[in-house]
Amino acid sequence: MTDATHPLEAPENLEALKKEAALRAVALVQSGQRVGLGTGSTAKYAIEELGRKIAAGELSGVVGVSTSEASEALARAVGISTEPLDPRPLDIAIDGADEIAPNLDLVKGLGGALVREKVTEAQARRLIIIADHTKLVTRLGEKAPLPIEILQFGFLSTVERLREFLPGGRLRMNGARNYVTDNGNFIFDAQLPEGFDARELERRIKGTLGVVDTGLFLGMAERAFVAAPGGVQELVR
Ligand code: ABF
Repeated sequence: MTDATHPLEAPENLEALKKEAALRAVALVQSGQRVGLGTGSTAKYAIEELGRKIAAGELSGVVGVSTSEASEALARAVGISTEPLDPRPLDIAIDGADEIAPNLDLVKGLGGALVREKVTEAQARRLIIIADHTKLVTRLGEKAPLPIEILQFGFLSTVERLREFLPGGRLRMNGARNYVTDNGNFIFDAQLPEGFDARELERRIKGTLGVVDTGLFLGMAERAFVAAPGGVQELVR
């Protein structure tokens, strides 16, 4: 075989796996709950399933709180009532991830919604992660860069400060322009060094002038449903 892609990891199969994981998470949602709606191609299946259950009368009184403009638009399109985030806790939040470590620490934000996701999901009593098996890693940074949202103002200075201790990495582009988040900020995608202490690194990055937040979600996820061709694995922190 010359192609590096295994047939079971072909994109169309991954879509089926993402959906399987999403359905397992949505099965945890109960009527009357306030639900954090994640962002990305896996979270999309969860939002669609939630909408389907509401339309079918299997759930009632559910309110969604969206983590991005895209999720808000999808939620409305599938008939989920939404509210902006307020100080009340969310009963549950369901979202995807870019990397899942064995202790359920996560890298998130390749989809660009890391700050709204973190602000929203920090208020969730339960954060449920859904993914296909390609997102499992033995250490964070193995496959994905770490997205860091930074202010547009002075961004070149912020990047220079970050590069002092994170030398690899680049500003995220959208064609010829800088990628702009829903919050009007830029993203620096950093290469994580080997053997780093995630909590110490998070503290250092967040202490860097111009940084809004990082895609490290440490100690936040309660469980993850990870779908592989052999079935859905449930990981609990
Ligand atoms: C969001 O969507 C992000 O935190 C993460 O970057 C991304 C995962 O997307 P996908 O499910 O499309 O791989 O949850």
